Amino acid sequence: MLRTLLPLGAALLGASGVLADSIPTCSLTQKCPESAPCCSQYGQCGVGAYCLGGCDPRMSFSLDSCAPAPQCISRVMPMNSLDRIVDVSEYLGDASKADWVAQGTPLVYNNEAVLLTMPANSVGTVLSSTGYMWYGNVKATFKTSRGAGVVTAFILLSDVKDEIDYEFVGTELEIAQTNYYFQGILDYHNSGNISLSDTYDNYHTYEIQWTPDSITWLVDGQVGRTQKKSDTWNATANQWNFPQTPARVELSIWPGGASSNAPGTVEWAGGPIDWNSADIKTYGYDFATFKDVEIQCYNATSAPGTNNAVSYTYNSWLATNNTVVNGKEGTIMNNFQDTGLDMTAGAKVGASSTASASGTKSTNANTIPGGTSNGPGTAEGGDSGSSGSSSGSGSSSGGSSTGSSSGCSTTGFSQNCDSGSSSSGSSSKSDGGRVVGGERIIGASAFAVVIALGAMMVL
Ligand SMILES: *[C@@H]1O[C@H](CO)[C@@H](O)[C@H](O)[C@H]1NC(C)=O
Ligand SMILES: *[C@@H]1O[C@H](CO)[C@@H](O)[C@H](O)[C@H]1NC(C)=O
Ligand SMILES: *[C@@H]1O[C@H](CO)[C@@H](O)[C@H](O)[C@H]1NC(C)=O
Ligand SMILES: CC(=O)N[C@H]1CO[C@H](CO)[C@@H](O)[C@@H]1O
Repeated sequence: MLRTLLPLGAALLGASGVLADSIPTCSLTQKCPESAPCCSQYGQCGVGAYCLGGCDPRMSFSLDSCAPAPQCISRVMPMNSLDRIVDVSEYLGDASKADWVAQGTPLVYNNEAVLLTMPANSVGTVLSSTGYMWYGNVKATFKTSRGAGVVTAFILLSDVKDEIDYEFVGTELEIAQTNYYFQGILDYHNSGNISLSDTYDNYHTYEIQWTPDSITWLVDGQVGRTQKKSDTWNATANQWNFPQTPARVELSIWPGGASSNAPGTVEWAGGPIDWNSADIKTYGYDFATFKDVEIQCYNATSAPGTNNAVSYTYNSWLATNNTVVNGKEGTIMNNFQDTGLDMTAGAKVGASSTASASGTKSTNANTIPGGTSNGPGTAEGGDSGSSGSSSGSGSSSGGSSTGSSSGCSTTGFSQNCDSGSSSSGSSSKSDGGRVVGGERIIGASAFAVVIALGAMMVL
């Protein structure tokens, strides 16, 4: 029953008439074709940004189809402007030029924080770090969103779906839910809660300390939970079910309670989302308030966990830590037609001249995952009028949003997505970690939830 999740979204997206149902999907058992070799985080094949952050080498045409991932960069990132945030439709892999890639609508608040916003009927906003972490410490100071069906998340997510989470359900404002996943394999016993004072009213500092041997979750400097690698041995698979591959930091707000989600997801998220919530009425959107984020890279002198070259790639489908290569391959593509197979085909596109990127379009392959099927920049001029129309009002003093061209567009982006189960073969995914009508309902793998904005707009 849960397998209907993705096909449902796809059907409704098709009904919106924008997303061609010819976009090839990908999974472990169905790799992308050579013409669109990169399997995005959302389980669809394309070129360009499909080959950047989130591109899963195991599901792509070949191991080297995805662009090499920028290695860890230790950074203090005060979230008081949008200067270091670039929209997904404008990012070609140069991590030195931006700290975050955005899908959705981030706004500046009072020059002191960045709001991740979720206007009515949108799929929210996600910021993904441009640099990857191969172990290390990351901490973020923020206030969560609130209300039924509204989820705030601060996670580490690798391209092969290793995941370490903080998640906050808008009806449970005194609980930080923690979780971890190995290669997206759902396990119902990995979650844990940390109690704290109201997360909507109060800033807290949430930290993940990740080493090859353990994960420690700290809130306001106090250890809330520790998970040792030594307790994660999987005798069936003969490996450690422990996150071990380079991951991006992702900050997000998303509608877990959207009607297009499976019932178990909605229940976990505190019930159906209220698109007429107090914050939407007052400000025009639900929001989470991010103040500071800091990445401290792991200081290994030999693998695993190094960052003394340029990038990370994989040399095996196993995608375990001993198959990660911290090498010298470049991470920057020339334009949105490039892939990991040829990073410098065609003319160079300046980071700001994305309009011309669509002009250079030479294939029918998709270029911006989850954003638009027509290439960069097109959603903005498209029929996106009904989405995000209420953004930008309210208390935000925000300057120009960088995000309007992608996340909240007509085609919808599945911010969190099961990239495996939509097609034949993989049956391990279900409902983001929840079991409907039977077992326990615990946790949500951030990539195991499909959010189809197209669906929401139809319903
Ligand atoms: C964490 O809190 C949520 C919300 O109250 C609850 O549903 C879940 O069972 C808790 N998880 C654990 C592991 O205690
Ligand atoms: C152990 O590995 C097997 C094979 O990959 C997998 O099917 C199973 O879910 C894993 N067990 C746990 C508890 O994760
Ligand atoms: C790595 O070393 C730097 C410089 O000594 C330090 O600031 C940082 O905290 C270290 N990172 C970790 C994860 O310990
Ligand atoms: C966390 C983890 O799985 N660590 C492994 C990294 O790879 C080495 C082999 O190179 C293993 O011994 C570790 O267990």
